[in-house]
Amino acid sequence: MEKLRGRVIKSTGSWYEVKTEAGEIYHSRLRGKFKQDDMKINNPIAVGDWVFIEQEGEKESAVIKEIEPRQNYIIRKSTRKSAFSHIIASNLDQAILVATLSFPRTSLGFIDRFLVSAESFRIPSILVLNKTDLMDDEAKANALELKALYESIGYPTFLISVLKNEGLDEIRAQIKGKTSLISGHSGVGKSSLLNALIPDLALKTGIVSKFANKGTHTTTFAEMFEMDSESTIIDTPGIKELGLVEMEKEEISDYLPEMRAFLGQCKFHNCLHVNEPSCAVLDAFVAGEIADSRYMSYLSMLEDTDNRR
Ligand SMILES: Nc1nc2c(ncn2[C@@H]2O[C@H](COP(=O)(O)OP(=O)(O)OP(=O)(O)O)[C@@H](O)[C@H]2O)c(=O)[nH]1
Ligand SMILES: [Mg+2]
Ligand SMILES: [Zn+2]
Repeated sequence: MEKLRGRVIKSTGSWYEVKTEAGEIYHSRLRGKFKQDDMKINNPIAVGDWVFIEQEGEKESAVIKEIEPRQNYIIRKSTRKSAFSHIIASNLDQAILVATLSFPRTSLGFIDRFLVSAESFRIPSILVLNKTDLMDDEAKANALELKALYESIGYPTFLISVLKNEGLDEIRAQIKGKTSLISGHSGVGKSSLLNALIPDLALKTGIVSKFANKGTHTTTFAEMFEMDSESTIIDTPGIKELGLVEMEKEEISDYLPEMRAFLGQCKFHNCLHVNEPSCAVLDAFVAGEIADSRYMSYLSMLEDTDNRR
C-alpha cells in the first residue's frame, strides 16, 4: 500500500490529524508500540512531526507508520515528579514570544526565562511587544529601550498593536515560509494576533483560561494553523513558559548569548559567575556590557535550579 508523507497538525492524545503534502487531512492513529529511542516520553507523536501514513478502510482515516527524525522539539515534564516528559511541538523554525508591558504586565524575568528555554532547545526567538496603542510616551520609550536591548543580544523585537493593525506586516514577513511556535501570558493578544494574520480563523479572544494558574499541569495539546501553505503557526494553549527542563546550573549561562561570549575566560572552569574571583562575566557586567535586568534574571534562574533539588 502506498505511503503518504504528511505533517501532524493536531493531536488529541490518541488521534492525530495529519495533513499530507497534497493537502488532504487524514484522521490518523498509531497501531501497536512505537519505538522512541530511549526517551521517557508519554506522547510518541507530536504536532509538527513529519510522518508517513497509510490509508486504512474507507474515507480519510489512516495509520501512522513512520516518523521522520525531528529537527528539534520542545518538551516538558508530564507532571512535576514524573520521570516522563511530553513533547509539545517539533520541527520549529522559531518561537514567537508575545508580551505586553501592561494589561497584563509581562515581567522581564519571564521574557528572559522563555528566551533561555528556547535557546536550550536550539530554537531562535523573536519578541513581540503588543498593545502599543495603550502606551503613553514613557511606556513607549521603555518599550523602545527594550527593543534596543534585546536586538543587541540578537532577538528581533517588534512593537505592534493588533487593535490598530500596526506593525503586522513585519510580523507576516517574519513568519513567511517558517514553522513558528507562539507563546505568551494569557491576555497579551496571541489569539487576536493569529486572527489578524489568518483572517478566516476566528479564534475566541478575551477569554481567560481557568487553568492558566502557574504550577498546574493541565495537559494541553498544541494545534497548527496555516497562514499560507508554507507558513504555519503552532499555538499552545495554556503554556505559560517553556520551563527550564532538566537544566544544570552550569548550563544556564550558555543560553544567554551575551554571557556566552565570555565563557571560558573565567578563572574557574565551573564558574557560576556569582561571586567567584577573576570572573569574566562579572567583569563584563560591571563594565556595563551585560544589562542589569538580564543578569538579575540569570541569578533568579540559578536560584530556581537550587529549589528544584
Ligand atoms: N488595547 C489593545 N487590546 C488588545 C490588543 N490585542 C489584543 N487586545 C485585547 O486583549 C484581550 C486578550 O486578547 P487575546 O487575543 O484573547 O489574548 P490571548 O493571548 O490569546 O490570551 P489567552 O488565550 O488567554 O492565552 C482581548 O480583549 C483583546 O481584544 C491590542 O493591540 N491593543
Ligand atoms: Mg488565546
Ligand atoms: Zn565567571
